[in-house]
Amino acid sequence: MDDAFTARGPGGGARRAHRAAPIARRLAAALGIALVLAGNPARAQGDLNILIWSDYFIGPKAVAEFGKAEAMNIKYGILDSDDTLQAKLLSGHSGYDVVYPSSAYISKQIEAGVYQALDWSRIPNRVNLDPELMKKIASQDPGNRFGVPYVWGTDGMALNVTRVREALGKDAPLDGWDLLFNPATVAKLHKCGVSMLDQASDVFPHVLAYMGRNPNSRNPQDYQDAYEVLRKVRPYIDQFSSTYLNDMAGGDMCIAMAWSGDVGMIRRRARQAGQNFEIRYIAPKGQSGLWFTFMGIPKDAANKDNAYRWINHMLDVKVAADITNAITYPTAVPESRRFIRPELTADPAVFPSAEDARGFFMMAEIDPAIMHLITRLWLQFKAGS
Ligand code: N2P
Repeated sequence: MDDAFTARGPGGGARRAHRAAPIARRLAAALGIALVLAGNPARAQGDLNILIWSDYFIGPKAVAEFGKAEAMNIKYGILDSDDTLQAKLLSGHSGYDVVYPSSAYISKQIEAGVYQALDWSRIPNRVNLDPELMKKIASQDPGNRFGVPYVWGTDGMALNVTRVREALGKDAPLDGWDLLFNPATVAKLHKCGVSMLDQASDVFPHVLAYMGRNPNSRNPQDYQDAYEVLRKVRPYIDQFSSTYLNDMAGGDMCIAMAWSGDVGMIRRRARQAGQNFEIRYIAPKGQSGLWFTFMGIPKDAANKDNAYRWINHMLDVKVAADITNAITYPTAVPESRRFIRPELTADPAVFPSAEDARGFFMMAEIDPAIMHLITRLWLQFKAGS
């Protein structure tokens, strides 16, 4: 990803929830054109439609190499919630060839029959996948039949330590969900900007963990209680956004509920924009959820051959390293580590220590009745009622 496209321009001070979207579209358009021009018509032809999370833009080299080898016309759609993806998939004609669902959602989607069973023989780079990790994700995708792991990460907070210290005092502890879920604290941070992920299925499990409850609870009362906690902080939340990177990098927000790898990108963009504040990722001990992003081929995909080529390319050792170097999330290709920038392999936000990793809880699939409930509570919460 060329961060020149995404770094904040001067003077854009207003708080806006979805500032990244048009920029991402521009970037996608730029990449799309480059790919078509660079393509070699002797190879695969036709289209490839990808629906990918904002800021999951594959590394620049990864895309360019693919473009050189293949003559596909690649188009990207930008995703900022699993619920949107799910609605598209369940419609039966998503229009996409490769999609990027999160682990907590994939098993229900598999049950609903939205994915093509994978023909692993068409993914020769499968040998590069981490066998331990494949075992772990088989709890969501039994037998690894439908999903290819892309990257993984955790839920936590991105902090502008410089601003947060100004708001809370220099000795305030910066290690727990109090920063986002304790009204006394959030009220103070409101002055410098508080951002929350715009996805109920990320927020509720972490409020439950903060309350000392089971983050994957199936008890409706737990969610009602979590809603009461959220209601108290509602007045201090300045935006709901899953594309908050530039808001943090530009200094409009001083705290964001965030996905781990995004923080590396925020730091880089802040630096490029000449900001001198310290950006830190906090995953509260024992209260931070782990997730995987998969690549799946919808059953109705029109360009399955190209989908396989794309997925296979993503699992190349050097391409996987390029992805981590660009988007600061680890992939499922362990060998790629050799080619990853040392400051990233040394960064516990990107590569948590074994001890930290043991403390993460797996974000489990959410039961449909609970999903229904939290969707309703979430709308109430956002509306401030
Ligand atoms: C990165 C999106 C991560 C998705 N911007 C987390 N489930």
